Amino acid sequence: MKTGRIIKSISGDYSVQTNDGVYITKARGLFRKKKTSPVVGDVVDFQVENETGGYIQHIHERENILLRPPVSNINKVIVVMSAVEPEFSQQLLDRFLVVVHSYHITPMICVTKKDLANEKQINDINQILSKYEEIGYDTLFVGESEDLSVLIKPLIEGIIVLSGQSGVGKSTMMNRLFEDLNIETNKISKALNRGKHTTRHVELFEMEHGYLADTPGFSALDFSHIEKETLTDLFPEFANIKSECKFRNCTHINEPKCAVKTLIEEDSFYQLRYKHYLTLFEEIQNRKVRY
Ligand SMILES: Nc1nc2c(ncn2[C@@H]2O[C@H](COP(=O)(O)OP(=O)(O)OP(=O)(O)O)[C@@H](O)[C@H]2O)c(=O)[nH]1
Ligand SMILES: [Mg+2]
Ligand SMILES: [Zn+2]
Repeated sequence: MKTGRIIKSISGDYSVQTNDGVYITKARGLFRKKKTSPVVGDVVDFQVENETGGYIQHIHERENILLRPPVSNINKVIVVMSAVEPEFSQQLLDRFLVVVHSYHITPMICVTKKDLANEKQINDINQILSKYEEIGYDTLFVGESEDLSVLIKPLIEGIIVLSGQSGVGKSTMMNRLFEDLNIETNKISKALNRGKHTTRHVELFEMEHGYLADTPGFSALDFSHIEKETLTDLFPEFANIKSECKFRNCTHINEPKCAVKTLIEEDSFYQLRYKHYLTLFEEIQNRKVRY
């Protein structure tokens, strides 16, 4: 028996990295019966069948699991958004942050394509990012001329996942960080017109003492596991002052003496965050999630 980490999964073949190299393994029917299957990020025990292959016998307990795409044992998700092409959307960013928080994973924000943005767009995004920093998020704003490895390498600890809309530049970041990687990237116009994602599978790449993972762009953000009562906890600045609301289970909507409503009174950034909170609250209430 050997133990290793699944770094890639393609049509039933799980690449498992061990101390003495990568084995291509398969999962037997045993997992189908248990209604679970191995995912990238899992630490697994497998029976060696030959020099390069084997059968997975056991999945070690997961610290967390992100669905769509499935990756487990994540330390941090870098939510990648582009400044332009596709245009920066604070609403989409807030949705991503909420989803990542809901899996008890720490998100950070990386905005790309700075080189394509004009001065006003750069100023606006810098201003927005400084507000997210105020809440406690780490942020990056990069373009073609920034040295990515200087910025990203210090962040690597455990499994770090790049996540975000199709076309924002996740695979481009990977290619710049890893020499000779050459992951397929796409012209944004083509990617969007065909409504197709360039990256189709998740893969972990070793970096420093951990891994960086490229993922396919999300086509849908799943909220089905989030309850409206706990949504407020997924907005850290609201969660922090919740205890100051008059009502213990305040949803910050119709209740009097609400600390969140006081917070947003004079600040347009928090008003926008609150607006996105309300939109999500309603969506959860109606459970018709679509994006
Ligand atoms: N000018 C400029 N172009 C960029 C930058 N980052 C990415 N691009 C371009 O944006 C397009 C899409 O990039 P990808 O790396 O394929 O995007 P992705 O996020 O991996 O997309 P999916 O795999 O579909 O999820 C490519 O044509 C890249 O060359 C950047 O910082 N500046
Ligand atoms: Mg990609
Ligand atoms: Zn309140």
